[in-house]
Amino acid sequence: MQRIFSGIQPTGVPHLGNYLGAVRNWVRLQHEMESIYCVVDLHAITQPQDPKELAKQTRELAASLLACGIDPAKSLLFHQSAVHAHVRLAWIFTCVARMGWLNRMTQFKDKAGKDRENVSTGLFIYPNLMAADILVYHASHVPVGDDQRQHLELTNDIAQKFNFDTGTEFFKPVEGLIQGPAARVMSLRDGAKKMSKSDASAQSRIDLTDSADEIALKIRRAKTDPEPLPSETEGLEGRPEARNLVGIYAALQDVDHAAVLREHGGKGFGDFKKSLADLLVSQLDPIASETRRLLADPGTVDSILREGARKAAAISTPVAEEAERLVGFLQVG
Ligand code: AQP
Repeated sequence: MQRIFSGIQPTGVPHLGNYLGAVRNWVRLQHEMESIYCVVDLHAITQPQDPKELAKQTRELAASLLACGIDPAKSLLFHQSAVHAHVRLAWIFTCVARMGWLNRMTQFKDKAGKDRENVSTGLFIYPNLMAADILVYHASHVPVGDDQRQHLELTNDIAQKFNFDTGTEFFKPVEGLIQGPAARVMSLRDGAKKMSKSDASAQSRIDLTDSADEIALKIRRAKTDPEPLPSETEGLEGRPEARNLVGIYAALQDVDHAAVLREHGGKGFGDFKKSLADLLVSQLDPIASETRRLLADPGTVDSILREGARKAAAISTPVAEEAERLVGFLQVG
């Protein structure tokens, strides 16, 4: 069976990295495989969130996903806290995963930074919950950005150890789908940092709600170097900001870096940035206006989430129950 699961945190407005690295692939894949997409609010509270904002951001993110093309007639869309099976399996996985495995997770190191003693324990065990999100649906494929590669490997380690501990083959290996020239979109201000919702600088990212003027301004101000664009991909070596803008352009046009450089090689960044901004506006503006339209009717968005959660619970609850039985919890009917 082929089934997709993927999630996104309601930690702010989704950005171009989320879109090109993940959500755009979700939209395509929903036509090929059974697809389950989740707004992962349980993950969001691993870092401080304003309670008044979290619910609002959850609904807004769901609207944004629908505006990007997630079709509730083809995919399940729901928010994670509404389906308790995730947490039931996550607790078991927290007792399966080893400290040494989690200590190696680079995302924890990045997010905890120097404040390691003060971050929540939830941030540390985040990958256990992510493994549960995926495996509680027996998903076979997980379309994500490149930053999630290590968490997917951990998911398979947890699945394998659970099977070993219980003497079963209950969980099958999952395969990441990490695709395209924009699997890791970088900050517009620093080509060494990934574009992120929580970056303090709004200039570092293109939000999916940005107006045409904001997009054009952010691209105009994006950090570059003084050289013109190279004609071949080798010329992007050591030029992370140039590589990033070319990768974004390539992803938007569904071509590779080489094709973009064949067309734009030799041009200065002024011209290239103008073409890039036009391309971005033509693809993102319809998403922003559809998001606004959907949010004018929050009841419809909520009912899509409610129905998605009902169907997601019907798939995941029996899997969590079976995992509980396999680890030896008393079943009293
Ligand atoms: N810069 C990126 N390039 C490509 N893909 C990306 N993704 C995130 N950033 C990029 C992919 O988007 C999906 C949802 O990510 P998430 O919101 O669950 O968490 P994240 O990876 O932590 O994203 P952010 O924007 O950096 O959020 P904050 O700042 O809150 O931590 C995932 O598939 C991810 O790979």
